[in-house]
Amino acid sequence: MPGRGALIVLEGCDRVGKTTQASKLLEKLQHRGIPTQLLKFPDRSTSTGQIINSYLTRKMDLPDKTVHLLFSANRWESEPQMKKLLNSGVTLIVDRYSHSGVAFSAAKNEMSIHWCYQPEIGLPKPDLVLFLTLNETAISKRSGFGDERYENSEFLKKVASNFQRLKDDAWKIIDADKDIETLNKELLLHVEKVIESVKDTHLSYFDPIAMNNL
Ligand code: NYM
Ligand code: MG
Repeated sequence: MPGRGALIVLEGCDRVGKTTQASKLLEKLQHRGIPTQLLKFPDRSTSTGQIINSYLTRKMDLPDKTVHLLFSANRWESEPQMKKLLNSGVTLIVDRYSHSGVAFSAAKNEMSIHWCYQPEIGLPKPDLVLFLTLNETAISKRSGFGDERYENSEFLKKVASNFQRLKDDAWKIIDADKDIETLNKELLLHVEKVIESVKDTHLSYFDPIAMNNL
């Protein structure tokens, strides 16, 4: 039995390098013969993803709670496939997941963190969350924001403080202020360790207890 694959999530604020690091991890793991797939949320290619895209690019207005639930539904669309892949031994590298869902929506002050977490209950829980951080100076040196909703420093400060409240034992806080390759090597060490350690364990799920203290 090859055992199950690991669910590995890259999280953090905008422009910290999540997408670059996720695809490099995929490349390296596949090169080592470890079955791996890359997922990204929001997945803008699905039916819910297209509405989310219209919302983010300001082509459509939607009430805050509606958008929140759409982001969650966008993950639930992938859930059957994620479970199938993980249980058949495929490791998943995921670029943003439920933590972005909760941290971004709760930054709007319309919904509590607790409320935002509810629709995530039952989704597969990550074995490892690589939370990339960058200080303000380092971020300001990277290329600028686009024109999507949420892309402003004031809002992202609130998002960053929400992320801090979601941390649990599965999180590794990583200083991303280093060159791409050095950072990727550091992430790979954590990833390989987790792939090995979860092989013979059951997948776990977000549960109501985890959020009792929020
Ligand atoms: N975002 C992402 C949410 O607000 N909720 C979610 O559940 C997820 C997964 O969407 N600013 C936000 C974070 C980003 C925006 O993501 C688009 P990306 O990674 O830029 O495509
Ligand atoms: Mg973006």
